[in-house]
Amino acid sequence: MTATTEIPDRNAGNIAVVNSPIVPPLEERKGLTKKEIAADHPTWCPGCGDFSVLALYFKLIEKRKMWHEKITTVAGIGCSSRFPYFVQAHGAHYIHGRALPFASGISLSRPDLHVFVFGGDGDAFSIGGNHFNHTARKNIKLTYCVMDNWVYGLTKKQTSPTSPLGFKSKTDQWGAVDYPINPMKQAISAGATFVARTTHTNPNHVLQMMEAAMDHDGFSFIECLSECVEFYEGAFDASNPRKGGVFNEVPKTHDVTDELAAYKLAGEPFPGNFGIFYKVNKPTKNAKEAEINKSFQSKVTGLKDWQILQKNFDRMK
Ligand SMILES: Cc1ncc(C[n+]2csc(CCOP(=O)(O)OP(=O)(O)O)c2C)c(N)n1
Ligand code: SF4
Ligand SMILES: [Mg+2]
Repeated sequence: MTATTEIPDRNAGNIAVVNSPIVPPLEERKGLTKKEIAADHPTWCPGCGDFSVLALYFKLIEKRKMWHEKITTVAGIGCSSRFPYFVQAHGAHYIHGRALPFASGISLSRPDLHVFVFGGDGDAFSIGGNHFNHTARKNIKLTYCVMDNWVYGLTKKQTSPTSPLGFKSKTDQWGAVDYPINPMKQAISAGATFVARTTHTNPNHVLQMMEAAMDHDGFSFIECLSECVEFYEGAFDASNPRKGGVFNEVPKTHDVTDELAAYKLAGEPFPGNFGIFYKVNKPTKNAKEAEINKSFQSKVTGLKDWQILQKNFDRMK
């Protein structure tokens, strides 16, 4: 079944007519099944925590009835960043540390999409550390899930910004000497408006955090502990009740709008707490830019986008 759609042809200055498949009204469409969303077989090591995060992302898409054309999955480089390969939908496995600027462009230009970014601790806080801070402060509407395994997995065991002191790796043979960053503290202080923490060993909790993050109108950040069984086995045992650890949820009395309280919670020693630490509503960059565009467009009614652009170029001569 096809329909004719009018597509503006900038060069010819007229309208080109093309055929495109008719998309049935949303309420008639069934939600995607896991089979329809799963692409390649993941190439992660057996037992890697990343499998669980991917499975829960599929669950989220199924549960919330999101369609291929309404989601995009972006990542940088790393084991965890292979994520978009395994999702049968639009997305990109982008440059190391640069997933957020790429995803920001998508979010700002396509407000109808759910933009999800996945990646590792190296990608997020080392090479991509700068972008992390700036995307947070701009409050760009997207969900960033960092699969933190406290190590560089893909490149076979180097110290990462979240590796604890004393961690022996190929770059710190006598044990890490640099103080690790605290992703939760960094996200809060950078200006993220949704900051949550979860772990791959608690699937219901991961799904809960993903849903809440997706529903947040702004930059939502999730630190998801995801064990690298190859290069940092047992890193998170203290947070896993099946391994003798404890999984403590954020206390019910915690006020998620209290920045200082959130910061304090983030300072608890490992395994700390899991849940939403911080959540406030602030205008997004998306909303602010949309407002500017609307006001500008009211001054140039009747002109096509390319004509407005041409006028601007003419003005700059
Ligand atoms: C510009 C650039 N520098 C370095 C690398 C090498 N490199 C690839 S992945 C990676 C780190 C991966 O660690 P992390 O982001 O924690 O992901 P993980 O593999 O642990 O999931 C590095 C240093 C690269 N691909 N590109
Ligand atoms: S090296 Fe570690 S992070 Fe990478 S796939 Fe294997 S277990 Fe997962
Ligand atoms: Mg890592």
